[in-house]
Amino acid sequence: MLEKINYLTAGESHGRGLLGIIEGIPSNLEIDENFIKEQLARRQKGYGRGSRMKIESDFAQIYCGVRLGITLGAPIGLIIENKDSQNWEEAMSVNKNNYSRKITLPRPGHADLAGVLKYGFDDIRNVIERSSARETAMRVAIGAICRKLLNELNIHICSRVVQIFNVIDKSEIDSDLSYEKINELADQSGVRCLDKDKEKKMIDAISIAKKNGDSVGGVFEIYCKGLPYGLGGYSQWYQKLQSKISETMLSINAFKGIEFGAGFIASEKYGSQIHDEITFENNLFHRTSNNAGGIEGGMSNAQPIHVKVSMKPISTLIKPLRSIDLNTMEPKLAHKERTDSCAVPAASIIGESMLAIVLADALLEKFGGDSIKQLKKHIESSGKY
Ligand code: EPS
Repeated sequence: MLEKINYLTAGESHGRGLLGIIEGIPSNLEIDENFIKEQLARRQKGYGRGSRMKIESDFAQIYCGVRLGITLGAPIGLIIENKDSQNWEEAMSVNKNNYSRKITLPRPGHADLAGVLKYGFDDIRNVIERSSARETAMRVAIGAICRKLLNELNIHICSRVVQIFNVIDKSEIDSDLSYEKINELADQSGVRCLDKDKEKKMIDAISIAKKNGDSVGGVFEIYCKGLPYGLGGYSQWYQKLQSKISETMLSINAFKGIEFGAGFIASEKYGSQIHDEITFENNLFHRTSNNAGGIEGGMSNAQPIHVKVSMKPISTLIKPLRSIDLNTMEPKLAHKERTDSCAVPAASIIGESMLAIVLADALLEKFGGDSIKQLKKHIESSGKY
């Protein structure tokens, strides 16, 4: 549950575009459309993306809430136009017309079946459009504003892909690398993998899936450093930082699992092997490891936040699975249309954006401030440990 930031998105995958509103961002935060554009471009990349990404070059127009390069403390409105909408004018028309093609073959794994039954539709297109991962473009735009707020406070986020299908990159990240450099290296890779050997194997795994009309998922990890102690809380269920992160992260349809720090591996270890020992040097607390992933007792502990998220393979398959025709109730193959064979690299950018939203909210909740200057002052006056 977010406390200070509220955001909403609207828009269909092939409609005119996506709308977003974010409220709760303090005044005087410097932001421009180019900063958001860079993040949107990162989401569009990656080996295994479908041809839609060749049509779009996502750009979020800041419609309101920003003047002369600074936020006004008012709600910020964003618009991303769908370039592809010109190819869908008849099918996506707001006004009634003679368009009659209906989709009646639900795709296993997608929102199709539950969606048509929930809303009483006889055309799955009505479900596909809003449940599509196209919506994540607006999430990244909204996340970019939160990322800018974090960067202003010297808090940085990076990510990389560590698994695609059964290819796992177990390499450690070089501790000398800045987060900026990690993102730069990951962004240069077709699969956002830092290990060249594993990168090639991941690309091969995607190529095989593509050739077979299939899809593959994977795992990415995200880090955030520069956070103070005590974001979140231990007193009530809704205060816990890990719950807030999980809720927001798992609100992306294809994200199915989440781990913090050592995650599931911790369950195979002794407590003495997993808990991060505390030392005190130069008037600051230190830890000898970060198996907790930066969160203890529901609160940030000033160590980097480390989250791993798994993404399932995309549900639209060029070689479809069995389904039922909703017109006749006869067995048939599921609906197929243009799709991605793998979107894990893009997912890691979406994950970064979701984390940015939660952490910006947690900072505003703990420290408050109507302007970015006030927020900074409140953080500075809370002291360093
Ligand atoms: C996406 C846009 C969509 C898909 C993809 C993500 O565009 P289209 O349906 O026109 O090809 O490429 O979404 C899915 C595969 C899905 O199953 O939701 C995007 O902008 O990321």
